[in-house]
Amino acid sequence: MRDQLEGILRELYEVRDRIKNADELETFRVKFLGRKGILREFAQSFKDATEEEKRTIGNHFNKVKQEVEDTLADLTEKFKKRERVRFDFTYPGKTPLVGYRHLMSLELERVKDIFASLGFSSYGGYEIVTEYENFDSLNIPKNHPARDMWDTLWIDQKEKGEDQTETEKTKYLFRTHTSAYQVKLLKEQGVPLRAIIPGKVFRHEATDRTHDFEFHQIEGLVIDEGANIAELKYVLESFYRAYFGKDLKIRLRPGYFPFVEPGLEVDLGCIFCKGKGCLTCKKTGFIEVAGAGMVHPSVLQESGIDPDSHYGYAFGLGLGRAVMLKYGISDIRLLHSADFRFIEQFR
Ligand code: FA5
Repeated sequence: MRDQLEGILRELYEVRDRIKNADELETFRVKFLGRKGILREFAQSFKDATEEEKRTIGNHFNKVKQEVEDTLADLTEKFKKRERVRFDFTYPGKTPLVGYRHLMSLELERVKDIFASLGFSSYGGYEIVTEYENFDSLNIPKNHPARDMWDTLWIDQKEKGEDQTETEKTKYLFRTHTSAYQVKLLKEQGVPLRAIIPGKVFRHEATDRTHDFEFHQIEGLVIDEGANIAELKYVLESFYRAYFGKDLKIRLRPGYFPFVEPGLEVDLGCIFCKGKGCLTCKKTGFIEVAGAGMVHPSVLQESGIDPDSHYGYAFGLGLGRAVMLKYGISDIRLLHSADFRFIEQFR
């Protein structure tokens, strides 16, 4: 009988380390402590033992039984704890991080939709352009004072000395305005053309509430029969009315851009001071939102288009300025800051 008890103990040690969950523990309980379990069966046979055997074996049997019960109690507690963690419905859930589109991306889509409704197709352009595209092709030759208006971020290039090929001599820069794509687009698409070129532009300048060093422009370029300054004004006014969702007036005043003649500056009334003058509008009551004008004959010529038979107009809207006015954002630099307190307001 003693050997039998030793066998039961060995079996207990073998089995208990392999129990992995509550179901396996129940099988263990039935096997050792159930009505027809190993210990009950042993106890039955134990009934017929002599008094002497009962004394010596009884003690040993109790120890084995206690060991089985302790194993059962320990493992029951262990699995209960696991269950509690797995099924604690009061435990705060983890909010998954879901991405969303930035305000500027959303506004860009809105702007494209409005211009599509006015018959404009949208073209991407390039952020890195040649000196010719950004300046020369737009009637801004070397040493022309207008180049000073766009403090430029040049791409660093190694000087290769006398043997440089023409291509190697080409200077590249981050485009300072979306106008840089005008001539290339005209060469690619031909006329008539009714296009917008939305995209980022870059300037090497000191920033303030209405000036950033990286901002979005929407270039407009129309070369078509009947394109004239009245239509230009109509298109700009229609765009701003649709964008702001209300009837508003734009102010046009003479402006100088070498690639248009005549040239115009486009202003909207300042919403922050209602035209009284404040820090954002620099006390003028207006915020300049675009440059515009009739395409200069030299730009048409550069694009291979006869300036005697074709007219066109162009404009360059600052998208950030319009977004500021629409949402009451008093500092343009917030638009490309990584400040979540700002960005999250426009989800
Ligand atoms: C130009 O960039 C011309 N290419 C616009 C143009 C296109 C004129 C076609 C005629 C024909 P300007 O530098 O003024 O012009 O910029 C145009 C608009 O971009 C401004 O009216 C303003 O709304 C916005 N803008 C200009 N500089 C900044 C800046 N630093 N930060 C934010 N927005 C700016």
